[in-house]
Amino acid sequence: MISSQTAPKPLTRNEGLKENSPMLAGTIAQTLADAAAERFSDDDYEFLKFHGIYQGDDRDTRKVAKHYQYMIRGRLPGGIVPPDQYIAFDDIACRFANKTLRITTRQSFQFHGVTKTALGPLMKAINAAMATTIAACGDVNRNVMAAPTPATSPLVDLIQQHAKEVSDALVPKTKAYHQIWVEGVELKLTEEEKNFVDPLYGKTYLPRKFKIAFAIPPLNDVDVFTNDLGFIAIIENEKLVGYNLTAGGGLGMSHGNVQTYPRVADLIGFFPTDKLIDVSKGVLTVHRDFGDRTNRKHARLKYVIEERGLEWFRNELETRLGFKFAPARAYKFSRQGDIYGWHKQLDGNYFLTLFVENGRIKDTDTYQLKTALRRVVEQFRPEMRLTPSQNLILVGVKPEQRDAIDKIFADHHIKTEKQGSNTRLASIACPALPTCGLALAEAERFSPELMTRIEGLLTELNIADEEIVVRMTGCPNGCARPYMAEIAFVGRGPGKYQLYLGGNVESTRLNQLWKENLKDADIIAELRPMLTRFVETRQIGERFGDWIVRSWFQEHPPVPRFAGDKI
Ligand code: SRM
Ligand code: SF4
Repeated sequence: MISSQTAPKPLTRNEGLKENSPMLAGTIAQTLADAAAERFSDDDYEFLKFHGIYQGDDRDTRKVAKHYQYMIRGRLPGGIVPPDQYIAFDDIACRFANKTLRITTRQSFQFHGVTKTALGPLMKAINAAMATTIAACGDVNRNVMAAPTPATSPLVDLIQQHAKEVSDALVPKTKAYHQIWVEGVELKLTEEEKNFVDPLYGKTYLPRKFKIAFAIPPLNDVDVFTNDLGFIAIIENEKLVGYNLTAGGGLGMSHGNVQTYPRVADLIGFFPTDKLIDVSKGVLTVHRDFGDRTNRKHARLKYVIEERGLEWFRNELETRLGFKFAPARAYKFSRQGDIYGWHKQLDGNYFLTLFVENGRIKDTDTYQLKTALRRVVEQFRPEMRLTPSQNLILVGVKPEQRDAIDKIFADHHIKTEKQGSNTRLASIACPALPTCGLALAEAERFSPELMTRIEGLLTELNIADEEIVVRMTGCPNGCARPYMAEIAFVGRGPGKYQLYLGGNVESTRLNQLWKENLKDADIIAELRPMLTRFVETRQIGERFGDWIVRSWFQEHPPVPRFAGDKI
């Protein structure tokens, strides 16, 4: 008899669902065709995620009645959007969604507020624009991030190409996506297809999501250490010689559950570029084979590495790959974030980085970014790149086009230079209410007003030009990567936030919990004494996050928090 201590823990419900419907089809096609069905079943909801679709409801109106609606996320490796695709997405947002486009923290677009009736046509239109949403969510590799800023290196395009190749190599092979959304036919699976086994993922896919990013030092704009798998480009004599591999990053946690914690990735070693796809598959399959399938809150690669140890992980990976990693090569990150305004590219053309507050492309009475972008893209056809800080870059603008583009933006009240205070430009926030089913507090809707209050405080202290990285999320899942920020607000309940302090501008250090359950109305009063002290005692050029760790936390120890906190 197996004692209760040694009995294996039961697998999660999701594991059973994947096992029973490995094509990831469920009964999606049937429910889609059934006009009387107001929503998909809970089981189908899990499959929908693999197709890039989330089912939720409008949380503003939930108390009156539950209005089901859908969020659709694209798969856009490296955040690259050709002009025709942007025009198609703009049309799609107007015809089938809530007339806004939302740039995500992983360089993709989300459409919000889509009704069940509009879902089919929207998915068809996305695919007609030569884009896809497959595997944008679900227990698979997600959108691969890659450094988007053109001027940083002549090798940006090559590294973007590598990101696309890795993304393509890790796409699940199910036919269901195409049949349901593109062909629009009801799935009739043969017996063999019912027992489909994906050649990479197997029958039950991954235990949980998996994320990859490519960084080009010195800019850590992709927040590489927060990814399950990271590639840091090593460029010597202007040639890409290979990548340093990082593994085991991730940010999601739950309040009050010390078994869950944010973790920065470990540096594993260096490898040459011809091994890129093998290494990607190697790390992904370690997650596939060793991730915890009994507890989804504990199912990320970061826990496998933290608990089994780095040496175990390296050995396991090297055994799978059949070669050993060389010691990591030297590299240095100097900052995260984007480089705003107009800049000359290496080819003589220009790129323009526009601040998009919290990633929301929309029109209001005082600001018409959506209309202006549409006009610029139609008239001048620049490539668009979405950034991990929820901004966008127009690439390949000819010198003689700049003035006309500036005029279009100015006519729509959009600045192309001096686009905001340095601290506002360094802020991001997740969508939270009303679309996110997991939000405990406001983020995107509150962050602009909070930034105005913080700007007021910085002006009062004579440091109006200071750049402080501020991030806000509506819950502890970490979608706007709050745990890397110099100041972060993480939703705890309506109008209440956990305040974290002490990330660094290179985005290599986790911040620490300073205050729990801080009311939104008390945020400025909480920040004032420490910012005042910062102004009085900082060293020359010292940033707020570094000062917090060097000085403030020495006198006022933070709340000890994470089991995996290595600081
Ligand atoms: Fe996220 C879940 C939005 C980047 C960690 N995330 C969600 C969902 C889908 C809520 C849900 O499961 O019902 C959110 C949809 C809200 C809405 O209304 O649109 C959501 N996550 C986002 C986006 C849109 C935030 C943004 O401000 O842009 C980002 C979409 C990225 C993309 O294009 O793929 C987004 N999410 C992230 C990141 C940051 C990153 O990847 O660089 C993280 C932290 C890194 C990580 O994964 O560890 C992140 N999201 C999570 C988690 C916690 C995962 C965990 O390991 O515990 C959840 C909850 C879950 O999966 O159960 C989650
Ligand atoms: Fe939703 Fe939480 Fe992610 Fe914000 S951090 S989008 S509230 S899951």
